[in-house]
Amino acid sequence: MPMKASKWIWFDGEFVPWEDAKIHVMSHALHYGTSVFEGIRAYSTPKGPAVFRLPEHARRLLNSAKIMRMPVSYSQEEIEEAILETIRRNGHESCYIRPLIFRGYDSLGVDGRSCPVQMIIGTIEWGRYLGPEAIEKGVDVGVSSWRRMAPSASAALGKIGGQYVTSQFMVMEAKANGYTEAIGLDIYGYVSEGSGENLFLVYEGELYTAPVGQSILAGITRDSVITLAKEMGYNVREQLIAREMLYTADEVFFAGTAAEITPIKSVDGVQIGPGHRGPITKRLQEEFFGITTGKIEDRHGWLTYVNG
Ligand code: PPE
Repeated sequence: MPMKASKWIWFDGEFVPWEDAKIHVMSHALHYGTSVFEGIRAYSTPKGPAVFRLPEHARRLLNSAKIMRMPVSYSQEEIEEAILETIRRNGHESCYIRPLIFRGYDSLGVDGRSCPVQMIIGTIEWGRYLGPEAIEKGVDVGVSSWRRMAPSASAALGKIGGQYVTSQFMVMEAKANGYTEAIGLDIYGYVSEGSGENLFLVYEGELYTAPVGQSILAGITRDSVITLAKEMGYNVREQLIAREMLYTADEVFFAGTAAEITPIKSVDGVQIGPGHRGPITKRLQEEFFGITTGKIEDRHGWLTYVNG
C-alpha cells in the first residue's frame, strides 16, 4: 500500500515539509542498514488522539541506539515531546508513528562512527497491517525456511534497520507460498516470532510465548498482552515452543504495534482450532482495543493524550 503523505516530518529538531525531507544517497544508513527505529500507534479516543505506551517506545528507541553505538543528542522526554508535536502539526486523529535514528553522510566503510547521527519522525495514517479483515477472520501463515538471527550474530532486542533483511526474506517467501505472514524459528528450531510481530499460542486455557533472549524483539504489545492476560486470570508461560505446538494449539495470534492482535487461522496449511478467531484471542482484543480507543479505563497509564 503506498503511503499517504502527511504535511510535516520532524527532521533533526526542525519541521520540514514531507517532500523536502531528503538525505544524501551516500548516507551510511542506506549502504549498511545503520539505523534504529520504532513503530508506535496513536489511537482516536473521545479525548482526542492518544499515543499507546509512548515512554516505553521512546526508551526502546534509545536502547536500540545504544546497542548500535549511536550517540543521540535528545533525551527520552525530548523525543516523546517531539513525537506529540509531530502528531499535532500533522493534525492526525489516529496515526502510525515512525521515529528513525540513522548514520548520515560523511565517509564510506563499514565503521560508520564518523558519520553524523540524524533523526526523523514521520507519521502516516495506517490501517490494518495484515489486511482489513485480519483482526476478525485471522490470517494464514507458514513457518519460514529462514531462521531468526542467531543470538551471537545479531542483536534481536535492538530494533535495528539492517536486521530487517531477515524479516524481508521471511515475508517475501511467505507471500510467494500464498501466506499472509511468516513465523520464524530460532537457529535451534524453536518458535520465535513473525517478521514484524510477536507470537502467542493458547493451549488448554494457558498462553505460551517465546521468552526474551530467544531471537525476539521484546514487543511492547507482547508485554501489554501478558499484562492483560494475567489480569484476566490466565497463566502465561514464557518458554521454548516446539514447532508442532503451533499445529495443536487451540488458538494462535500475532501481537505487535502494526499488527495489533491478529488471529492466525492456519499454520503450514494446518487449521488452528476451529479455523477462526478463538475466544481468548477475542477477549484480549476487546480489552486491548477498548483501552487503546479510550472506551475502557486506562488503568495502567498506557495512553499519552496528544492534546494534554
Ligand atoms: N517483533 C518484530 C520483529 C517486530 O518488528 C515488531 C514490531 C514486534 C515484534 C512487536 O513489537 P511491538 O511493536 O513493540 O509490540 N514491528 C513494527 C514494524 C512493522 C513494520 O512493518 O514496519 C511495528 O509493529 O510497528
